[in-house]
Amino acid sequence: MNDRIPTPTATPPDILRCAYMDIVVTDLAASREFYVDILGLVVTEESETEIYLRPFEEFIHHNLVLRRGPIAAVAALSYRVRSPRDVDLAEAYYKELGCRTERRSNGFAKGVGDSVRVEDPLGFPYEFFYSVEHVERLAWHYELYGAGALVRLDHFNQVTPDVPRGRGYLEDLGFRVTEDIQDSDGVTYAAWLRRKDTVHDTALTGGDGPRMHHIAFATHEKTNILYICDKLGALRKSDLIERGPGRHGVSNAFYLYLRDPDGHRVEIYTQDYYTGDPDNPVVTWDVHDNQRRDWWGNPVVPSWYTDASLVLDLDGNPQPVVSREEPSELAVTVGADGFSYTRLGDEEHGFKLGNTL
Ligand code: XXG
Ligand code: FE2
Repeated sequence: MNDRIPTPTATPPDILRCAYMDIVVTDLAASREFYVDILGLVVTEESETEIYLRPFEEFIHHNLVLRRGPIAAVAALSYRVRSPRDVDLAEAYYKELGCRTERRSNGFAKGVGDSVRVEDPLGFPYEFFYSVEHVERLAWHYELYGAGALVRLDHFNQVTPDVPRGRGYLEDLGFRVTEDIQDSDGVTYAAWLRRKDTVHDTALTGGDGPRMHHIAFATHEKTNILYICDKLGALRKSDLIERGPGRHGVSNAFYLYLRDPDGHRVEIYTQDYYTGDPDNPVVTWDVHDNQRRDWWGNPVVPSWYTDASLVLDLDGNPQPVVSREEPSELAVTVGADGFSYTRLGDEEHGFKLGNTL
């Protein structure tokens, strides 16, 4: 693999941030219980077939659409761009890449205006829009906050077989890499990419894809995340917790991963670091570093590496999933290869990594 996606001559759109995910769920009532009753997302608008949700600090119409449908999947990963003209730029950019595009002046989701959806070169349904309905930013409405209040959409995470290929394409589109995971043979296992001044707006996780790995919402504090764990325990729903709580190595954020009733993964995330300077240093982690994904050294459960949601093409059909050919991180970390370490130099079998990673 590693064939590079050609860089278009067209100017890329100026992307502001990840803005919303449009997901298909098979039981809207069960999803409503998870996202509204348990996680406390605010309902902007709802019908028999769709629910539009936002966290407390958001002022645009929604950050998540739950859409009732026959198969659990992801219909769009949507980004807000800086101006109406950037929607034109996005359309021209993807047309030059030879991708299928669809433009709708009234948007694909309620509250959103002129938008373009594309089947991107990695097979993901990406969307770009500027025009959007403003709703009340509930940031000051502490009377509405629960102890686990979700305040912002933080990022998406996508599974793709060839991470360097995806990274090159997203860098051309204007994303900057903040962190990655590699080995000393030059295999890249994952990369984190940003537009806003946080560690990421999206990340690429190496694996069979295209699939959606997770959507992440931010809380203000670590204690908010601990409350969500306590609440799930009290509701006898601890089986919704897949991984964590813990501290990531990558991003330095505090985290928790949940699975919704359809198995879509949701991360609750807080307190990563500022990345907005043009010379923000890239952090590269060695895949054998036991603290890269959990700073406390807790193992990552296998399902976190293997499971992910299907993504849809513009006709609403699932995109075929292509296997990853390069080594999988699951095999490295769970396969007990004997080459992992907590203190570099202490590894068993005398294996020593170069200082470049
Ligand atoms: O947001 C993230 C993640 O992509 O979900 C995973 C930040 C860090 C990590 S990792 O598991 O690599 O620490
Ligand atoms: Fe994440």
